[in-house]
Amino acid sequence: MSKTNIRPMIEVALFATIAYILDLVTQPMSLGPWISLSFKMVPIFLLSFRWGLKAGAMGGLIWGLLQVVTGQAAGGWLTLTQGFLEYFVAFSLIGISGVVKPALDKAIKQGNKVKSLMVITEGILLGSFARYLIHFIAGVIFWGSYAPKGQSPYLYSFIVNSSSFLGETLASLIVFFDPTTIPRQVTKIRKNKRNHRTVLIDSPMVFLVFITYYDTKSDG
Ligand code: 218
Repeated sequence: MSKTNIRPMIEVALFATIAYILDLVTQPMSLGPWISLSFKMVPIFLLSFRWGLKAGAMGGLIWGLLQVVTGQAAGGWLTLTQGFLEYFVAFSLIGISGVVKPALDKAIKQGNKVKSLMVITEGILLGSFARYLIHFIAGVIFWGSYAPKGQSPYLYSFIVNSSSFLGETLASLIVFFDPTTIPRQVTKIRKNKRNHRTVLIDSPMVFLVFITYYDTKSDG
């Protein structure tokens, strides 16, 4: 195998672990009773945007696997089929965000900030939606009995999952829209003719945003 394939593999392992640790030690930042920002999908989007669909899907799969083997998934695991769907299929599907990589590379190379952010938004919406579609379906089939008396499983699953979907999607968009990250990097790359891949990683702000907005779970 050529040397160039090793880097994405290492990044997949690293970013999946970062997603797992973020989920473990942090709690969502509440914006009110209905929506809480949660940044933990960002590492998987970084993989998708840097290396494409397959790397994103592998990262998502490993993140799901880590939750299962460490027991973190225990509260969300009802049956084998449900667990497989929600931890392996759903998390792998975040990688669909990587379909925008060719368009993103092009936009970045052209120095087109607006286009870069539009393409990133499309990727984030696609990946989040694909993941949460599975949670919604699983919610109807497997979690329906937890619905309040008289509420349909469809409505119950929609309410529960749409609120998490919004919190995770919005948080991811906020990180990528941070003016000190993507827009600044697009300019830098254009000027210095650097490798376009640095755009999505060469910024400590991305990680700073995680740290600043999170409390440790043990505090709460
Ligand atoms: C209505 C309902 N309740 C719970 C779940 C399970 N669920 C939802 C979202 C995300 C995850 C993975 C861990 O973050 C799980 C297990 C559901 N699908 N529907």
